[in-house]
Amino acid sequence: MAIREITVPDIGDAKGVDVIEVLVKAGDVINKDDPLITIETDKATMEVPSSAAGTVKEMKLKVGDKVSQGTLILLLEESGAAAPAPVAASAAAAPAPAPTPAPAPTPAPVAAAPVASGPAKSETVAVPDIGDAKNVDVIEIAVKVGDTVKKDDTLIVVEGEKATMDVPSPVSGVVESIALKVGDKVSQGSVIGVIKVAGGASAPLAAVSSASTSVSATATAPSVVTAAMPTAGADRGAPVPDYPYERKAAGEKIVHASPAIRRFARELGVDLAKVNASGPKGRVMKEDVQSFVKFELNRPKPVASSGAGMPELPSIDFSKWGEVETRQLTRIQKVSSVNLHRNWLTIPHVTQHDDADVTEMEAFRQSLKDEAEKRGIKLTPLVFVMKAVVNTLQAFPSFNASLAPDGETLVLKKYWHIGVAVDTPDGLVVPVVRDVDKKSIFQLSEELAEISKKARDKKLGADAMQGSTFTISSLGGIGGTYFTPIVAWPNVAILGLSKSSMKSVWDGKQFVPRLMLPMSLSYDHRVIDGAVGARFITHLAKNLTDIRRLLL
Ligand code: CAO
Repeated sequence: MAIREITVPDIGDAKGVDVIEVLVKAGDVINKDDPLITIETDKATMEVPSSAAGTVKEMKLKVGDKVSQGTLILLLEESGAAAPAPVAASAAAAPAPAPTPAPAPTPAPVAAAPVASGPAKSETVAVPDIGDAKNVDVIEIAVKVGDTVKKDDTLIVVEGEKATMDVPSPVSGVVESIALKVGDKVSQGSVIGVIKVAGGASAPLAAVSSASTSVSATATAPSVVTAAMPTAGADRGAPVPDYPYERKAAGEKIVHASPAIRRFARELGVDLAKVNASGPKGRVMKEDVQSFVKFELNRPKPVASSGAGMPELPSIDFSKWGEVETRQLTRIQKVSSVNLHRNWLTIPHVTQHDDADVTEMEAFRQSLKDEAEKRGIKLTPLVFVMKAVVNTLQAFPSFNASLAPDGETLVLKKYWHIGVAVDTPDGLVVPVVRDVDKKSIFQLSEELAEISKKARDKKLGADAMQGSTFTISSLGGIGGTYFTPIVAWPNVAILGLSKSSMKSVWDGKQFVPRLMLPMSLSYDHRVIDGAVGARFITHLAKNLTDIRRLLL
């Protein structure tokens, strides 16, 4: 096997360029065109690919070394039947196709075309000569409308196959418009936007120069990386307790990272704007991405955070103030927690309360007790409420509906499946009793007993908890008066029941003792108006007061 020297190929005029990443090590098996090192000029970051396939015998460079065309990168034991190249042959000089880092694709100052003349004029700026690169991705927009930019400040960052490039402004002025967004593809000449040049002292407009000359042309210009825009470590602001990363989103800051790191981050779904940079000049390194991923995977998920873009709540060491015990939430609690949190944040809730006079209903229930016992059934008030609810839902169809995700249509359901919240030692589950309209109160009682037993024995399948059109949460067997149930999306309403009690009620002539059932109806205000909510609960209360109305 031949040993081949792999050297830095033609990188334009750039000399003494920093090695910012070493991507392979001795023993690595590499293919032709695999990136070996990443180098950085003032304005561009480039990967240097291998000109041959084989096994790395010895890496000759380390991060921080300076390289120029011809600098030895590594010794490679070539694989395959390819004709061995002479040991001394450099990649650039070898007869094999030369390695192709985009030939020093540092963009020249952006081409700008005048659209007006005078002391303050607007100029359209376009992507300059970026070497052979065509249809490269815009990965960052570094300015926004209204920003004041200096000549050579970065306007956008583009990423080709092998290089990431800052595209600088050819003029100083105020950004009037931006024609691009992240993800757009650009080539030489693509319009970036319009800049209003201050004081007429604009830069030469025909500033398009070749890629190779631009390296030296821009070498002394202040790089936005270090001058105009905040670097990764520069704008952290006040430290956020217990969360060592910046809370930036894509596009909120300029990220400095090589194409390899960007690819790596993309594969893992990491937004580089959030990663702390430990490399030279605020550059994000592979280890930075790895630490970020490790941190995110291990940190407790912010179930208790305020959400909706609000800052997450810091974790607190409560043991500072006394003895504590830490207990894991159950799986059911964790799932409910996510759903409840989402529903609370996304559904604008209104809760309407009322008392239903259930004196006659209770008398009827007591009268059925013997019969129920003979059937082996326990008849509780809940099944009567379920029937009364379905009758009310039929009178108010918008309560038996779901709002489409676009918020523009309501799906009205022609079936009445009631979800019933069941309290289990592991947390709350909501099995569904289907076709309540078609079942007798005895059937409903049987089914309710069956599903609550299954729920408490953890024997409910996922199916049994899907498809409800309305939910009831009954705390009547426990106590309390009113509460605020959270709407169980995709339902638009939920009824909370509390413990009924004897109250003194004015019947128009006198106070009489009546059994009153406290009800709490929460609904999605996007779908249901307050007046309709009040009508619904009044209708329901009437049904419960005189359950003969269910026959109507
Ligand atoms: N007023 C007065 N008494 C009531 C009542 C009410 N509103 N509702 C039920 N009761 C009585 C029942 O009649 C029963 O008494 P008896 O044994 O003397 O007949 C007793 O309270 C216990 O009833 P229960 O709770 O066993 O049965 P249920 O049919 O009312 O409810 C179920 C079944 C599964 C809903 C219930 O057991 C449960 O788990 N409730 C908790 C739901 C929950 O946690 N909700 C909160 C969710 S967070 O929004």
